[in-house]
Amino acid sequence: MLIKIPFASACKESDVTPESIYLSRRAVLGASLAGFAFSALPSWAQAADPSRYPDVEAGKPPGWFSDKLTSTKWQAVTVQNEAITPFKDATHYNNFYEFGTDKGDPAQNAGSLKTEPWTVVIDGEVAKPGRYALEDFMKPYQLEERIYRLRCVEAWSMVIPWMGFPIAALLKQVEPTAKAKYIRFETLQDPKTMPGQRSGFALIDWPYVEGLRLDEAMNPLAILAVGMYGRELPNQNGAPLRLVVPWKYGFKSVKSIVRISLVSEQPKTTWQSISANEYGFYANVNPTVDHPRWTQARERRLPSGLFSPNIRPTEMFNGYGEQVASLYTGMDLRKDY
Ligand SMILES: Nc1nc2c(c(=O)[nH]1)N[C@H]1C(S)=C(S)[C@@H](COP(=O)(O)O)O[C@H]1N2
Ligand SMILES: [Mo]
Repeated sequence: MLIKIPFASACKESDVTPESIYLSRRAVLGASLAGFAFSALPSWAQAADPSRYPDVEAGKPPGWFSDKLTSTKWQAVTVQNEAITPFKDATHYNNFYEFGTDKGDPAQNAGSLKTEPWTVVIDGEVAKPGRYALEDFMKPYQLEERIYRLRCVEAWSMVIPWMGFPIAALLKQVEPTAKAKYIRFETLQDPKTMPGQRSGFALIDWPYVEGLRLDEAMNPLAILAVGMYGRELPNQNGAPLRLVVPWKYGFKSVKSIVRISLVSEQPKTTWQSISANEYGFYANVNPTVDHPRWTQARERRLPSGLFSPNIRPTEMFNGYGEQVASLYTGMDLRKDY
């Protein structure tokens, strides 16, 4: 069934999916939201409008990705009345230190990243470990489009339409053992194609590592992404497989993943290792806990310029408290930042 969705370039998220469209979609499809925690999301759109993101540079999608587009569930909206960040900003203002530390470096340098073939290893505390070619790894999963805020710890933010699948679906496949308490993600280490790994920027002990508590990973908002703006991930955004956890600072959302391990101990993560008093393991977006060197009460929503800085207040859990706050009941988020 084809459902018309207005252009995202119309800017206002409210224009992209006005209430009337949610309502008519619901009426037409009668779709239910079984298992979903999105309060503002009555249903999925069932078909893509190819012109939905008209400013998007065409990619070179691998066959398995194109095959999945027909069954993709489009447009789970978790963000109301906020513009989707233009593709140009989302792909030219990046943090991906493997390709340099300036915001423009990843777009400039990540062309050298070879995403085909790509191998993903699943190991540790699982009943079904394995080593997969990416196209085989992806076989069990239906893609879903998720429009999420992304809040970097540096106090800038974007709204990005990702395409991926819940980590919970992966965990169902690999069957964590009773000893599994955390999930650890590792980025590719390949100094030949990643100039940042051979440069003098020695603060990072490569590979880049991130992790989640198992119950955090099970939350339906936590996804592994393979696409954005209706196409495969550009290299600079972490192709071909990355984590997206929208209620946490951006550095948790590790890019270009080659290894996923279920572990019993809290993993040692990259930014925590660099500066534990500035970057915690939890890294939940929290306007009341400042970074030692700057406030986290506000953020700069891209695009942002000298004359229109586009400053907005930062929301607790990046606005996803309703879905995730219960994960932290009884914890002191000042201590476990
Ligand atoms: N491997 C790896 N993953 C990474 C980073 C990185 O330097 N290396 N930077 C992180 C940071 S700080 C942010 S804010 C997001 C940025 O994602 P984006 O460039 O797709 O917006 O990626 C995160 N994932
Ligand atoms: Mo970040």
